[in-house]
Amino acid sequence: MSKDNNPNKNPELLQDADRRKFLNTAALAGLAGAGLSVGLAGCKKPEEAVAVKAADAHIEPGQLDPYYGIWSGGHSGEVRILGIPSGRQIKKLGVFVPDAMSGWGITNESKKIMGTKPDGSLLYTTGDSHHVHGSYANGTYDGKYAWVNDKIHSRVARIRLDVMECDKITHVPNVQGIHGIFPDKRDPVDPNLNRTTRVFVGMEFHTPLPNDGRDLDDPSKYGCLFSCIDAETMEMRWQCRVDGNMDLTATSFDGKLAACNQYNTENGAHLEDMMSLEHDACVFFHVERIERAVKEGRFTTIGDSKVPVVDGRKEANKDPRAALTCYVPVPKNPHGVNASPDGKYFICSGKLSPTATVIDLALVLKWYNGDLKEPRETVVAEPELGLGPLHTAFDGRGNAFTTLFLDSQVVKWDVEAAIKAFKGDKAAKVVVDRLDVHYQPGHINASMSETMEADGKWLCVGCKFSKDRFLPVGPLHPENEQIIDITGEKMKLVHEAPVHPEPHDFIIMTRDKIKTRQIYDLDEFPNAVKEDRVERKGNKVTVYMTSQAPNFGLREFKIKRGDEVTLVVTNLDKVEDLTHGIAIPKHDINFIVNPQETKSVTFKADKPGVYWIYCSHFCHALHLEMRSRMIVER
Ligand code: CUK
Ligand code: CUA
Ligand code: CA
Repeated sequence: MSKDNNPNKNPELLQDADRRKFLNTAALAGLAGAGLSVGLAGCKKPEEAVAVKAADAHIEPGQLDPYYGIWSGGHSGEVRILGIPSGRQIKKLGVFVPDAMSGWGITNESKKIMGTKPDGSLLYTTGDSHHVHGSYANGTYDGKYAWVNDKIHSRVARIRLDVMECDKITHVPNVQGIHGIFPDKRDPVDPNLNRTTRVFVGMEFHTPLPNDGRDLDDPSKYGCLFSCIDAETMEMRWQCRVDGNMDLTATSFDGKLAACNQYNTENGAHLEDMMSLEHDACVFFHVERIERAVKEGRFTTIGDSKVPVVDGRKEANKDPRAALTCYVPVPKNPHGVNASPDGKYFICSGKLSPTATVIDLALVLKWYNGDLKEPRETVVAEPELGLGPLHTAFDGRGNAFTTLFLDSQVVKWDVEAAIKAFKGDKAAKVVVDRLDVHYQPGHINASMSETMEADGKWLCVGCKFSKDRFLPVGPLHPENEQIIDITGEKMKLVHEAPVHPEPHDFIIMTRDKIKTRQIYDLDEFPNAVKEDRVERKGNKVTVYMTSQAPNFGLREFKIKRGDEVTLVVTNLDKVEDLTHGIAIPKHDINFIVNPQETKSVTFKADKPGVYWIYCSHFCHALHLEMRSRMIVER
């Protein structure tokens, strides 16, 4: 590529159809760094943008949204609940990071879920939540759970959707940078288990295995593990070692296959090394065979971990009929792998290739039967879509919607037409529509898109840059979630909302899938306070206190300097939304107790004096008066 053809210097070249393949050349290495942001030059001013018809997504005051959206929060470490199509944020869950409003990471109960250091403080106070997916039954959401990964500390969290709180977090061993996550949709063997029983996660960053100081500077010896977690117990089931890295994860509706796209099959440790090959891969896992290998003892373990690790590397899986893994070549540094709602295909976006690769799952199973020569024969289409394709959603009517990061567009395309075109049908009309979005979209999802009930109503696009779309707030702009009506042939942009950086992924489900609880049940908490009192054992003091608007059960209590105090609070109120807050000045304690819920904190009373424990959650006309005195004697 000559200097003048460098899109860094000549951004308008991006519009030139003849040059659109440029990202598919080895010259890409020269673009490393600045190259991936060139598309910003193509941003349009709002007035030139597609006409906005806000009424379409407008939800009248007092009306409920027809859909729940479950959004990840990126390096905020959170998960958020949105109403769709209004885009209104309804709830925020700390999940991987402390959240004083809910007491997440501040109470003994939440700390137990999040994990602590030997001194009782939180193991981590940061998180990086990327991908959220729901639990399945009969090919659609059952509204029971959602799972989300933490890329920075390799954790998987489960959210109970009846209360919309995190109830378990699994620390995945032996891995770094777990990225793609997906629950399975049914058991591969037992036909009675037509529901989620496992959760899979892929490891993005290859490391020495175990990562204990050996092989430090020899990346050829690093490895990556695909992990399987039990959906109910949240315990590790097994891990599978692969060649190359793993990025996103998808699962098939028949439960037989899981897959991860791989952008670094080169095993490169530096950016330019990771882009040296024209093809990377989508690696498929044969779940039933892996579990048979584990059962038959064909596994090893790594370091102190007891989790069985099977060998999914190419060298050990040459015979398709016994193989645990199948590596399907995909151009180039692909990003995203998405399952079509008809259960037939996985689609990998090319990222550095302007294409999407359609892999036929029936052919993957054929390869595992020994009926195909090469894994690449499972590819049934590879349409050219535009620059920087990342993620794909579906409308349930045969259309796919792919984000084009560099082109700042969503492209709607017909999957079966793409398959015909791949077979040589020149008349096949693959691209149906294109829509500019604002700007640089990453994830995309449509209502019910990840289920067999994909309903083709709303498409949400997570735009990574909002630039000129909202009042400026300093150097950092919010992200822009755009909502698109996809009921017609043409996409219609109807709404946008700024969001706190930075959601990565989201799912959208009809609101009838989720049945939330109004209040907790007192019996769910073994430590529920039946009687207000103070109990002392040496210098360990337990304060049992109830709350009922506008009173705390104890008007005051006395403790001594140096005591280790455990405060247990049960909220006796039985009305939904009648939540109380427990805030203790100078003790870094601030948490809420929901109706009929019990929570506790343990702290050291090391400062003599009077401390007003006050209710920090507005609950009653006498909310300000709702106080208790903690008297610490010297
Ligand atoms: S990754 Cu963020 S745009 Cu973590 Cu899902 Cu593709
Ligand atoms: Cu109780 Cu405010
Ligand atoms: Ca690569």
